[in-house]
Amino acid sequence: MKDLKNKYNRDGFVIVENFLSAEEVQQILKQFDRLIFQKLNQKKLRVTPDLFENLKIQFSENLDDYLASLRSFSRIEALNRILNNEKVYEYARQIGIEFPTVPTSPVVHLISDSLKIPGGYFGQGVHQDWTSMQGSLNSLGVWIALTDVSENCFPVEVIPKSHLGGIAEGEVKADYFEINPKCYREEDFVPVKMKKGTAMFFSSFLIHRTGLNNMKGFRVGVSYRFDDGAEETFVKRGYPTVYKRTVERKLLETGFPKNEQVLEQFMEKENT
Ligand SMILES: O=C(O)CCC(=O)C(=O)O
Ligand SMILES: [Fe+2]
Repeated sequence: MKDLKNKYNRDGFVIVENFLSAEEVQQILKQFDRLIFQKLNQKKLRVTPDLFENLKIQFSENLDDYLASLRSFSRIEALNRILNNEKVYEYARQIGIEFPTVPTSPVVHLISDSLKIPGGYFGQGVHQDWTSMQGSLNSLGVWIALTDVSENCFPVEVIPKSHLGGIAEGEVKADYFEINPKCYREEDFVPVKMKKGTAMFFSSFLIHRTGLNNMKGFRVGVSYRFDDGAEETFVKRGYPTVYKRTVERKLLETGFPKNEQVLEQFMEKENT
């Protein structure tokens, strides 16, 4: 296991195959699919046994529903269960995080050339995660493949050893901090091929992006982030994070819920 840490220190990332079992991955995809097909059923639209097909149906029939489903993906139980699983902390510890803390919830990364929203989010440009964390100096992310990710299917592309250069210069864009092209060479990017269930642990200083050049297919992954509650500068700086929680206090829909709808939740449903 010392190997794992040495490799991580040297390259800024390590790959762990079979981090999730086929059943665990299946469970997650099933829960994603449920969020989609329940809505398709409600709207009396066609439903198939395949998540990708169902996503395409919802995408073409009702973009608002599609976006709402996608936003809810990261809240499913099967994804959050990974955060209650000793395995992820074991690896984080082996890589050097003494006292793991979790600054944010999971993020789902789903991308396909047939699910491209005009003018919408489509992969991440060149960045480091540090600027969207700013917690402990040894903070890291783990990106887990939920489908096979080949080099032609939107792999995460990394620049090995780039973490050793610290913060790269860049500029704040709408949804990320884009690194200035003079800080890296295009030919240094390496696509990370992953079988489903494989995990990549990577330093928040590793330069990476979504591979977007000539890509085809459908891939989905999930990422988690960890700080180290014991890292000296983090303790000194008062455990900071750039994440903020905001809550809408107004009712989203006037007149909802009606009293009888609330009451119904507490009534025994009659068998039909
Ligand atoms: O999924 C991707 O392509 C980008 C992921 C990423 O930047 C991250 O997890 O930090
Ligand atoms: Fe990232």
